[in-house]
Amino acid sequence: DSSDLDSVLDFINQHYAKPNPKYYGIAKGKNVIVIHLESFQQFLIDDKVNGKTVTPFLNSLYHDDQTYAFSNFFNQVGQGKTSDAENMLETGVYGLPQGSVFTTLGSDNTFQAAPAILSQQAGYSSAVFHGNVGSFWNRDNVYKNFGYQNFFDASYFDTTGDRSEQYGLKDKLLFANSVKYLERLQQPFYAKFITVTNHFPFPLDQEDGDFPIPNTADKAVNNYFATAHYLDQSVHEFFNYLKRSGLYKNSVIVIYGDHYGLSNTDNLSLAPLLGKTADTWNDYDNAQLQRVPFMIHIPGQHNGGIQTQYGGEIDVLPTLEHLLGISNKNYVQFGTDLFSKQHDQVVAFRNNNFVTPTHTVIDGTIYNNADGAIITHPDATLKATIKKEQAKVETELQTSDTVNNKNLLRFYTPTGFTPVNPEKYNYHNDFG
Ligand code: GP9
Ligand code: MN
Repeated sequence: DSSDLDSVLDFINQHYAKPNPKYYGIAKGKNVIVIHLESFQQFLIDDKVNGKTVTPFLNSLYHDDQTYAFSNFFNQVGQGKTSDAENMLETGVYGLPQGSVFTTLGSDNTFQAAPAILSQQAGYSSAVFHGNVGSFWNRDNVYKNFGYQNFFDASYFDTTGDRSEQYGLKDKLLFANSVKYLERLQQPFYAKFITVTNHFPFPLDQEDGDFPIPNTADKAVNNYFATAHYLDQSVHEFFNYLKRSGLYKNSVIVIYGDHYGLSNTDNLSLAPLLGKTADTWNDYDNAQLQRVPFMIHIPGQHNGGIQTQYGGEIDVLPTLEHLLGISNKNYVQFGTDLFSKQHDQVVAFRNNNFVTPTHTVIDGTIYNNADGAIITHPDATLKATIKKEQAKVETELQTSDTVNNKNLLRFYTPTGFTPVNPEKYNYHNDFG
């Protein structure tokens, strides 16, 4: 009811972070290409196995001065995994404490999402490319509520035989077979590519690569490096195409890992590969592995570099909107622009745990990020700080849950935004 909406708008207004004039609009009018790296974790960047570099191309992007590369960026997904990441990145609202917001509420809820915002504010066309069936995670319904004009799902590709693996068309084939559609999108476009090959338990056909994998006791850990290497090659091939086609220079390319690939159990076999041992491995170590890449590559602009501010998936939409010169002042988005001087570096995990530049707090236990040690007797100041941060995390997540569970955006239309009419979209007409 309206008092719920008032408390949501109060939180959003108090938490708003103003744009940083140095970055506002620097990518205005450029195509936005979003590359969703399935299950790709930050520790793979610059990693070597048996002396062999796992992801040479993504490493080169990470260190390129045209890239803003975030070294302390965390996934914040719950059980909705990929779909939670999509919801956060494209609406600025969290997923649910249980289940997937796409599946449980996505067909009928009102969303104010990136495809609609970019279309209405800056004339962007939009498309998603994903080699799985469109009904997975209820995407074919959700995307209409997001205002996506096109959704190129498995039905647009030949996914037969060894062209697919587990969740759909192999990544190299997704990129290669999407370009004929991408080239026909009216520019500027907002185009998202959701990869699948690097997905637990990371099977890979012989013909798709021969990366020398480690031989831990955990097959998923071993195979993770082979599928990550394959994904790296896929992105490399796509960049080559973007450069050859001329799209590269007119685009900003956003790359992110959606969530962890290896679970806390797998991490015990991974530990030795990270220079640690299973017997000292703990919750602090598991939390540090929740980092995923987040890179904003702006061809032709050489002011990039590693960004160390702490942030997460909830912060992507406000950051992107400001880079495109779009104000999100009146939108219900829970994150803050990573470049803003008011950016909030308290990163909430879906289970109420959180991480800040100085501490990691897991079920109330405070770890010092400097050395991973538990702070058993925090002084009064630290105790008060952690208490305040924990309260912010819980309020933020509960407020987001209220927006989702009560479908509050039905009752609130930001000035300048026109509610999306999902009936306008049909993803199976022959692409006009
Ligand atoms: C399914 C693919 C994988 O289409 O996006 O989803 P996940 O299992 O990572 O949520
Ligand atoms: Mn995923």
